[in-house]
Amino acid sequence: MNFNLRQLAFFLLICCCIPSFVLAEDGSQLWLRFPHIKQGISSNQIFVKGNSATINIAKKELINYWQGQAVELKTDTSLKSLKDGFKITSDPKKITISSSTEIGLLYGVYHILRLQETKADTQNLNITEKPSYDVRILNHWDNLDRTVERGYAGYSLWKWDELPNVISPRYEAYARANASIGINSVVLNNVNASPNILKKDYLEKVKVLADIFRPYGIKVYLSVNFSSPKVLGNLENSDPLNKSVKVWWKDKTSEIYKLIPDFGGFLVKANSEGQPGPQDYGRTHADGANMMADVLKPFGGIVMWRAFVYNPTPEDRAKQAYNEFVPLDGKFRDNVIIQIKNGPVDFQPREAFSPLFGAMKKTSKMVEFQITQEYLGFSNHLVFLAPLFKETLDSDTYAFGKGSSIAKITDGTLKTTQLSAIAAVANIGEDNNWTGHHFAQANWYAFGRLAWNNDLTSDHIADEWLKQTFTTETNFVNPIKNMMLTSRETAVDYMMPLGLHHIFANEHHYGPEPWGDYPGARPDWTPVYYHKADANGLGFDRTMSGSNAVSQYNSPLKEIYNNINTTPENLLLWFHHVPWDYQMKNNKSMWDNLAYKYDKGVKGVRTYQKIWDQVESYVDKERFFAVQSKLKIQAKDAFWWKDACLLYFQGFSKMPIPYDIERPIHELEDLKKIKLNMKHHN
Ligand code: GCW
Repeated sequence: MNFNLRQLAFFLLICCCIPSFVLAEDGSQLWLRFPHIKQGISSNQIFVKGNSATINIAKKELINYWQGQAVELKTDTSLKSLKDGFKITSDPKKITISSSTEIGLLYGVYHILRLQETKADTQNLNITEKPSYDVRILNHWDNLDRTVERGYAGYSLWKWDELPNVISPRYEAYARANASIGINSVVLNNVNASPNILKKDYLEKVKVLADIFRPYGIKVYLSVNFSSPKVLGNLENSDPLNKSVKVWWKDKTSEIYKLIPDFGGFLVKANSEGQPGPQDYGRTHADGANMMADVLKPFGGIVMWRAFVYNPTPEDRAKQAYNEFVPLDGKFRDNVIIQIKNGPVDFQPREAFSPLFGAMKKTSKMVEFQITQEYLGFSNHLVFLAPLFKETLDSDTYAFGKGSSIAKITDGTLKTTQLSAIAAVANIGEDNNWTGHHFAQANWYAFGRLAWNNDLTSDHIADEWLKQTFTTETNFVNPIKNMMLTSRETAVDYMMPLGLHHIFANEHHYGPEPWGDYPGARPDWTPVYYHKADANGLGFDRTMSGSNAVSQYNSPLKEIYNNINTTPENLLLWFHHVPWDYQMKNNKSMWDNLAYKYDKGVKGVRTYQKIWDQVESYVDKERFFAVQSKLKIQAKDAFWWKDACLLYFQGFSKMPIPYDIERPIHELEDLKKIKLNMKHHN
């Protein structure tokens, strides 16, 4: 930039006198903003052999953004045990990044850039990083018509109509963002899969994406429809034991690998919520998964087979996946991994962890989280999910005695099986800011960072993300970090405290509908099935005298959960039908506690509004107002949740809402009339 003196003086005046002078931003750069950097080091300060696409990306990032010492990138086969991890050492003149793989070098580059942008020390580095999981994968629930199931950030990124010819620049930007946090795998399409994704013309489109993603270390996977042989191949059926069905999958798989030699494999939702599967032919999940595993094996591909299965039987929904899968333990091929949602019901604001993690010791298992906020206020509510992810990963299953956390069971620390992987349903769409809510970017970020290192704390992740995405100013970072770290508990408080679950409005799952009891509907799709409110109390009795779901947990958990006095209070109504006047640890009744929790949730969001307004001077206008508006919606929704649930449950408890909390501002009858016209794509 060339300034004359007057312009320079004016510029300095603006910069010095108005600290809030920040450029408008739309969030499209995510955590990769580098706001103060015009240029990085020059190419002769980078020492590296080779010029593969991956190495060139690493160089480009350094040339554009790295302002520190010279950098040497060294492939070093003695570091094989670190997998795609890396070592970083430094002296004041030079940083050395070594890894046995080129992608490891690129990860190392993103690591030092992150240190620079978070203003961490870059002078005395002695870092060794090894990824916690081999497969760190995003599951897109993107349909071929570009709608996104449970997506709240616009249409799908994948423009199938334009591919393979027109290439959106966002494909590469997406790959780069993922690589910068260590995500190395992507399922492109919805688990409610259209068979068409396996048609030749779609595979050619998929190939183009795979080619763009490859230099960033990202492998492509596909969700497949179990009926594909019948639908696409005109076979008589899709029975996994039918020879011609196997041949069809074998041929299809070779066709895929011809186009995409490093194709990752298949993700399968079978015999679940109306999807076809092996049980349609009297076969088991193992029969189905193994058939696919066998055809993928020669190419190094894997099958991620989902355990999300339940049927409208009298059996407690929370028990069904375990009942179905535990008898199959030991029957799966070694390239099959069972993908299990964190909770046994369905991505609720809080669930007990799925007991399957503590069972099936001879089978590889992976966690499936949901980043998209289907049950957490869509892209309207600010809910930082790292604490939810950590809560699951840190849960002790006692599978091999004390210390058998879900993290250790799935990351290979307690090595019983071959594969290690972790998945989450993406929240990404076509919106400029990718995720709808600016703060929802943090959930994509958090998943990636935890998949890379499941030891990181929520605090650390929030800190990193805030500093890169907004500013390193402590007056901004500290209060906003605190808001993020408490936001998940706040959402639980105003939606479903004390272990309540699935009392959402039907189908779209936005907003409360505890009265939901739809004539003719599947009982397990109605809120009343889950909360079981009556004159005696509230909650689902899963004890030995109830559905006995507690028996699916290893000791001592089954005993702990079976006893109302030892059950953690945040899961009380998950495991027990609790009398309204049951005295809780604080000597107040369950009803009073429920009311105070809802009130606390509302107050939490009201406080977030104040906190956000106070940091206005640190944030560009565009993002400031966008977040401010979303917080208003969240506050209104929190009131709505509180009033709907308390007024409705009061009809059973017949107890007063404690007098020291805000009185309801809605009539229950009015709330019951709310029918949102939200799109739900299945
Ligand atoms: O949470 C439920 C959603 C469905 C989803 C299903 C699943 C993809 O409401 O939209 O379908 O889970 O995970 O398969």
